[in-house]
Amino acid sequence: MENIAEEVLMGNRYALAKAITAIENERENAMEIMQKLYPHTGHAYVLGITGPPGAGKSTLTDKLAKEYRRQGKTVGIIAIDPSSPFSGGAILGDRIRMNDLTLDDGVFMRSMGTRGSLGGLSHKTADAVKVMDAFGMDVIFVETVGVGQSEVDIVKAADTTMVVLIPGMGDDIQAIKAGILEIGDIFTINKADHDGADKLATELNMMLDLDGVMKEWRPPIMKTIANQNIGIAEVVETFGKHHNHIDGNGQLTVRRTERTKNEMLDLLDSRIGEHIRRNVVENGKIDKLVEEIKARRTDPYTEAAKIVSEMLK
Ligand SMILES: Nc1nc2c(ncn2[C@@H]2O[C@H](COP(=O)(O)OP(=O)(O)OP(=O)(O)O)[C@@H](O)[C@H]2O)c(=O)[nH]1
Ligand SMILES: [Mg+2]
Repeated sequence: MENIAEEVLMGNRYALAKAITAIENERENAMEIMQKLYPHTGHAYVLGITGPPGAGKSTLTDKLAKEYRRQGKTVGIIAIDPSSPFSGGAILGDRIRMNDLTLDDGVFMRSMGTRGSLGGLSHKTADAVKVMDAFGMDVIFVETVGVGQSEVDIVKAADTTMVVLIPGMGDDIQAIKAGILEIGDIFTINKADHDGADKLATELNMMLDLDGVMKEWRPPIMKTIANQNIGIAEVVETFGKHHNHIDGNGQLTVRRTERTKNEMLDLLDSRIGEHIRRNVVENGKIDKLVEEIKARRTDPYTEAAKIVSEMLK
């Protein structure tokens, strides 16, 4: 395919897949694709879906996507594949559940692997979102298992984030406090057909009351039974309410500005880092330096500062 970016803009799904693969595998043409697509981004609304393994995130996303399709919206789905370290066997399940959607031209589903390193994944996810955005998807879901900081970073690509919890997590609710409470614009207690949904809602309400006294937006707590399609339309409605809220008070612009700024800074970091690394590692300078540092004839702080200031000359 000659011009992947142009094909993406013309609505070629095969090109869309190729573009995301280029990003995922850090192919050389990835940057050029992104440069060409960037002017066409900024139209999609991005929804983050996160929560513990097996909470029903994929099932929910599938049902929510269908609800948006009923409303005539096109939908992109990026599922961050929680391969090995977190939970196994989810990929096949996701594919099977998402299968019926792939017959629909208005939906494009893609999973992206962690391949051991979660670090670069947040950038790759953000770029994949942009590709789907440029392709013309109205709504883009990013599904990720919310267990650590890296996953929280991934969700930062979203305009509105929903945290999916399930009953019977017991003391786990304490663990949730850490990062997840802050990133949830909306909470849903999925598997509400299981015992303990009300108890969890009460606990969560208490935590949110403590957390959000002065907040403009009090994250609503929804209840869903995703596999029975219960509560789905209500969640879509709540997404719309949050969208309107942050659109109305300028928060959406603030979030997007912040995101653009961070992306720019991250890109600079990695470009400069790459440049220095290439210089210092490839000419063997690093090995000599390490010997000097080990012998305590100098220290890493001084040497790092020296290398940077030399490079900036
Ligand atoms: N009883 C019940 N089961 C559900 C509900 N929602 C999803 N499930 C089931 O829970 C299992 C896990 O659902 P997934 O959608 O794969 O969960 P996930 O959060 O995407 O899982 P990972 O991506 O592996 O973290 C599947 O067998 C679903 O059919 C629900 O509301 N009630
Ligand atoms: Mg899943």
